Amino acid sequence: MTDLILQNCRLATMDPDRPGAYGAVEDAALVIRDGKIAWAGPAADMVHHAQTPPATMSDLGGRLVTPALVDCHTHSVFGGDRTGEFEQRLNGVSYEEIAKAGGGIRSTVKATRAASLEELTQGAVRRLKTLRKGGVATVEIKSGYGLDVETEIRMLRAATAAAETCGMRVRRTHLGLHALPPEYADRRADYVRLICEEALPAAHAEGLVDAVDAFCETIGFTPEETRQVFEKAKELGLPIRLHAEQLSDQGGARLAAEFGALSADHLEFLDDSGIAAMAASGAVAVLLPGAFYFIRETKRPPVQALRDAGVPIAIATDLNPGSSPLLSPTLTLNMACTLFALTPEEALAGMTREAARAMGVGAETGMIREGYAADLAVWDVARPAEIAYWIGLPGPERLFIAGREVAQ
Ligand code: DI6
Ligand code: FE
Repeated sequence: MTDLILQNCRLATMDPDRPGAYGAVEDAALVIRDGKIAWAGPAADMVHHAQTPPATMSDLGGRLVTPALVDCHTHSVFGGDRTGEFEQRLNGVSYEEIAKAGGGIRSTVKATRAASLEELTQGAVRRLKTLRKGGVATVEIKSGYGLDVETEIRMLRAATAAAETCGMRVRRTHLGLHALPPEYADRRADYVRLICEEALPAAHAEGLVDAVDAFCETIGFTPEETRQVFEKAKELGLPIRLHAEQLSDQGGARLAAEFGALSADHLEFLDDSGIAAMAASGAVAVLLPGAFYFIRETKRPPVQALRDAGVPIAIATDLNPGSSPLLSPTLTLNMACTLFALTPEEALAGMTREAARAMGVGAETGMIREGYAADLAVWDVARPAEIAYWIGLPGPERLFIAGREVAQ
């Protein structure tokens, strides 16, 4: 393949090894070879060896280039929607009350079980295309609305097929312990056993699982139940993520840290011991401002304490039909700043470099650096902070995934 040279641009590399805010480079150029970044830096220093056929040149007219965005926490595969519950909540019923009355996640489970592989895939393709339009090249997708062996597998197949259709990088996460399905109402231990002994190993045997997650919460699963699925993940050699401390403090983040988890996610109710455990283990804190906003949570995640402890912070859409029907990555960046007081630079790092780290792909994508994937977004903005500043910025003008431009 011929090299592609992007010229006359500015870079926000997000590479912490480069000095200054955003790892910025003015008057820059970039060489893309075989889907990867072969070189990036000041145009005056460009090293490029002549090739046959000669490299293709593209003049970006001074535009800003960032790493393509990484959405490290989504539930993009599901059947139906939850507009009815949205109305209920606006009439004063809480998210937890709806869940306890058998709605919430379980109503999506019903619709997901009734949906075919094609239907699930098509729905996910629509949503992934929207994320992609917003600048996302890499997405994490969880199961967790099947809650039986077959439907969890069908969801992960749909995730694989949808990402492939959209030409996006994907990591698939098994979330069997998301909610207790109605047929196991009085048999919690049997359900946990079903996930650990059948559902997760079966999905893993098909090569559909890149990580394991659980919902450690009063309306989800206890730390003891969560520990069981973590033990199984460890046995299978799979990395761990965790929905922790979203609605209450269950000590989930400590448990995740104990297992060397890639991340603990949500974290509104995280306490000091959880922060210390995450700092010691290197787990990423994935903050989800869309869920905070949509269920009108009032307790904010302890951002300053996470910073002080040196815990890396990522942000994500948490795209799902119940608590965060958020299709806009740029709005997510704005919410992270407005609701959680991240700086625009922290927010952008949170949806590039740190998100990639939370997904276990931090050595491949999420930065503009030699050897990294040429996953790049080209923005018509004067300053990088604008990407988080505008409320309703549709996305970048151009997007490259593995060096290929995606027709938006
Ligand atoms: N926490 C969430 O915010 C999503 N899952 C979870 O464990 C919500 C899922 C839903 O309400 O459908
Ligand atoms: Fe989630």
